[in-house]
Amino acid sequence: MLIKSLLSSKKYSSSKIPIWFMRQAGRYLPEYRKLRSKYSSFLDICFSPKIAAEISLQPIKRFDLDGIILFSDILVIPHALGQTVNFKENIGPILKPIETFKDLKKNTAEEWDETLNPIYETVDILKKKKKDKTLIGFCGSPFTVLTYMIEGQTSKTHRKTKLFLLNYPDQSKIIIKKLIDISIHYLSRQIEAGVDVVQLFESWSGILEKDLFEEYIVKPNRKIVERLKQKYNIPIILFPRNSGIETKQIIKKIKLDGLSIDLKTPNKILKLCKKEKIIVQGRLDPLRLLVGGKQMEKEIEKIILSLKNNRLIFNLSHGILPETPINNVEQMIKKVRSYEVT
Ligand code: 1CP
Repeated sequence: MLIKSLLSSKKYSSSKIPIWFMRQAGRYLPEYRKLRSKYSSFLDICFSPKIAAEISLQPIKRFDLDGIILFSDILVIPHALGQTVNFKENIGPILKPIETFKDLKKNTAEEWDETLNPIYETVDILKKKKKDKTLIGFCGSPFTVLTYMIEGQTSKTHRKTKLFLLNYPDQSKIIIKKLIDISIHYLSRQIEAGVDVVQLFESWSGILEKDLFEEYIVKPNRKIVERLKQKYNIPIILFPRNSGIETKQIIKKIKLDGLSIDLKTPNKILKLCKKEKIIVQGRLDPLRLLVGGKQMEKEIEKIILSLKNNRLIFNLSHGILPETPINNVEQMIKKVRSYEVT
């Protein structure tokens, strides 16, 4: 289990750099598109354990990656809280936006699990099939999930979310508290069902300035990590996308095992990770992977040479793009595996 072992012991257990990539199961794979076309609803797939497990394993069968990420989505959480969530092809998620915390009708773990039980079953299937691979569970971080709950879709400006935080701070804190509670519960159940590592996706942390960042990014993620670490011996990775130098607050205040980095994570942060023995994960631009060829190989070399002493899990800086050619993915993996580390 190269990924789990690196995160736990902070040392490479093999001369190969562990590799997996965000959204590794998805539309760029013909075998995914084939299975996907049989179902109209994306959420139905997330809640069908056998199919979700099969999709989780597709990229492993094809590329022999070191990590299996549970096939699901961060938006199963608003769904479990009682908000209507749909996925429209070529558009993305569509939710009925909430206006107050009272719009969320499901408040107990029993009610949440009526929706989430099939996902624990997917983990159970994967646990039996994973062999020496690291099984990665995940959850969206509270603020990132909140943006979709308030905007009702993916937003470029996040205007509604920011106005909500500023106009209704008490309401915002109540909803964030609920998201912290359900995230702790959901991840605990994933861990009990057999995931080896968990990743928290804070994809929209980059839109908040210092004070709001402290309140809505640092505090909620710290709460979740603290609680999980009290209960389980589990490595935790956080992906605070585009947080720049604010990532320093995260490193200082949250006991992480891994930090998923993006294109612009400052060198200062990378140095701090080294000092604190936090494994870094990243950082190839998905657009470089889309284009492939020499420019991609050169960038992979640069990433590996600059980060191997940091201890690196090779990954992308964000999810793989659906139009990515399979050949480029193969080329990326071959290049990464041509390096030896100690
Ligand atoms: O119909 C389809 O095929 C839907 C495409 C799709 C897929 C394959 C969506 C819709 N979600 C997923 C799977 C998914 N999503 C995984 C599982 C497996 C894997 O990584 O291989 C994971 C971990 C996610 C996480 C996720 N979903 C995030 C966090 C990471 C990130 O990309 O920033 C976010 C923000 C979402 C929301 C989401 N789900 C789907 C879409 C189109 C979106 C919107 C993305 C956006 O707002 O940019």
